[in-house]
Amino acid sequence: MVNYNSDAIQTYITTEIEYLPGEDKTRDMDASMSLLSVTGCTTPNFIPPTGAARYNLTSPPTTIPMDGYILSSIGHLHDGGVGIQLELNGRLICDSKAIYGGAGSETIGADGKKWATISSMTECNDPVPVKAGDKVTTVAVYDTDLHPLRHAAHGHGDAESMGVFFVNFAAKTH
Ligand SMILES: [Cu+2]
Repeated sequence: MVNYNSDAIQTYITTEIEYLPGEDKTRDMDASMSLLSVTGCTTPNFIPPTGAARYNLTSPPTTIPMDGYILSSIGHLHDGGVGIQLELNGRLICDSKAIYGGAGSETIGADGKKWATISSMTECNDPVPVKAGDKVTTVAVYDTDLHPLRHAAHGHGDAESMGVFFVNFAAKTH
């Protein structure tokens, strides 16, 4: 969460959890959330390349460790990001696009111009079967002409960027 104004504000987070009561091993599979970053296994923050307004950053491939399903996936970018793609063995399986602006996601910048930040990302909710040994890659697409980078606090240049996918994976157990 980023406050683009200098005034402190109080915010609240609410969470809604849907669940099925009980356990049925003939029906249920263990699922967990994984984070795939364009930076690979290092910290997901990166410094944007200098001098390039448009750039793509591609992760090293990650090997799927076991058979299962990618149940859902959603990207996470910082301002400047246009979208992030998830590829399975080189085939596009999710193109998560950044949506800018809207209520609570727009302000007037220090330069007096309108500023719109990323308010949401499109998500993919159709399960994709995967096999052990499959390779997944992420490609973050940035265009800072279209959407300027956020500045670091106190005017110290551009803030760090990110290009990650949150992938909900279920291991195949039956
Ligand atoms: Cu981030």
